[in-house]
Amino acid sequence: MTEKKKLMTVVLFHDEENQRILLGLKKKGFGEGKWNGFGGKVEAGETINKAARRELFEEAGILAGELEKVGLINFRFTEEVEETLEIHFLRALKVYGMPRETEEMRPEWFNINSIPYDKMWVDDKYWMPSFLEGKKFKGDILFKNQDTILSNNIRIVEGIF
Ligand code: 6U4
Repeated sequence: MTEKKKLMTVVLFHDEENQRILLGLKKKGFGEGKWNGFGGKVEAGETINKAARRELFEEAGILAGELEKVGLINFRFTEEVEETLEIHFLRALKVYGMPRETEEMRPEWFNINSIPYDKMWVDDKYWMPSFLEGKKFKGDILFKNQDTILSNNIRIVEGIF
């Protein structure tokens, strides 16, 4: 059986000056009710960066400056979803505009000491502290369901690819 892969993006903006990060509450669909970076599926013919910029604008109404690749995680689910999600995490070095609520997401700033890990995807606590220290991460995660991880090998890396 050939494994199906779906490319996805997550854009993270860590405002270091104010020690805060911009997250969005997913209002519907996959991951509904969770706080998350902004992103979604990479569409046919799109680059990762282009998809990331498009989703950030669609979901939070802001434009990204330079994007840096900071993480790459393959998500697999034993139930629910059959294909692997290859999620590319990108750090926005700068954003332009004021975040605004959209149909999909409600953006909010969180102090980096009060990140709502209990209302986020369970893997986020494994890599977000490193991300906030400016590090890069990579790995594979197997989920039993959206709330339970069966195994993961997320690790800090120097480069992503
Ligand atoms: P539609 O509804 O077809 O427009 P689209 O906006 O393309 O969908 P969506 O909203 O389903 O995609 O994307 C889900 C988002 O959730 C992606 O940005 C990836 C992100 N995501 C999925 N699993 C995650 C996880 N375990 N940890 C994480 N982000 C995850 O931090």
